[in-house]
Amino acid sequence: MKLIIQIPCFNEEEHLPLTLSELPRDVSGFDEVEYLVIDDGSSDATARVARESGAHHVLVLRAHAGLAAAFTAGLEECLRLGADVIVNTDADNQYVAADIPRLAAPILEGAAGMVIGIRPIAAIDHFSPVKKLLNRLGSAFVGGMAGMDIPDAPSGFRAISRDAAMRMNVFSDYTYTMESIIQARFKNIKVATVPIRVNPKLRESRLIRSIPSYIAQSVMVIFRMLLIYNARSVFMRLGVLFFLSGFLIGARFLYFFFHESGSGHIQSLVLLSVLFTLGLGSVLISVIADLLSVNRKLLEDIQYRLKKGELAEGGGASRDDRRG
Ligand SMILES: Nc1nc2c(ncn2[C@@H]2O[C@H](COP(=O)(O)OP(=O)(O)O)[C@@H](O)[C@H]2O)c(=O)[nH]1
Ligand SMILES: [Mg+2]
Repeated sequence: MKLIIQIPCFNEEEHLPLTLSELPRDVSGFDEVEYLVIDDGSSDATARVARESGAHHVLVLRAHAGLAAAFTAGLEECLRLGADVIVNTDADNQYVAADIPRLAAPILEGAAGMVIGIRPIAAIDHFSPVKKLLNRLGSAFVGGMAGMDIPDAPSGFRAISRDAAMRMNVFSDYTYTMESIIQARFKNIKVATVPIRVNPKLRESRLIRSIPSYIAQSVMVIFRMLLIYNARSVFMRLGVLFFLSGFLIGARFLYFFFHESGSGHIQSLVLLSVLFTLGLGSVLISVIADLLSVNRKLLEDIQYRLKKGELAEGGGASRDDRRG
């Protein structure tokens, strides 16, 4: 069994040596443990420092692609390198590397395809109250969509099985953390959570530059998740809402029509027809969304089989580790 620990990096030359030095060399249950650093178009010496500090593999993305894309490129590289389990961690040594065996255990036992490391959020002093609140809201949303309790959905400390990694398709460019959990649920990948520890803060977060932009981005992520994974039911509900309002307006019109003069309230009829048209439109969109989701399942199944086939042929064993 082979474990690869991957670290997506953007300009991390300063903290990478410490982070790499704390990674475990042996993890029980694995014959091999290797490290992969993904250098996301850094302008500093991240790639060189990574090699000098003991990273077995360095994947250099020539152009800056963002964390989600770097994470996905890392998963693919780990698969090519023959990983049975992949652990993702941060370059700023936020997560206690000694907890990696705990993170990998549920996968080794066959109890999960993805394991999320849960930080003791309430007890972390350097997280502001707003960051804590947003963490809780985001986790509640993701937990609701995934149908299970996930206390720290934005955690980047996680383990993924080989099979689950082959099935992952992350679309949002801002955060893969929340999206991958929702996706796991839709693909019947079992998700487990384990408590993990954090180290003292080394530097400010690069991902959360300001609270307003973090809120705006999180709202966008949530909207996209609803649209990508739940469009059918979102539009069906919207359609039912439009129809119901139309019926109420219609009932009101009929009441006045029979109990009063028998004329007037034409505006109600106009509103009713608008509401019915919108209702019909929404229901139609929900039907199309349903058809598209069936289509997507088929495509994803083909993609999974293709990946599996390519990897089984030993694809890319002698691949250059640079790509653009
Ligand atoms: N590939 C890539 N990694 C990034 C980017 N921004 C942050 N990271 C990495 O994501 C991890 C977490 O970033 P950090 O700034 O510590 O955010 P925090 O999780 O809010 O503390 C670190 O390993 C960073 O190097 C980016 O634009 N691209
Ligand atoms: Mg950090």
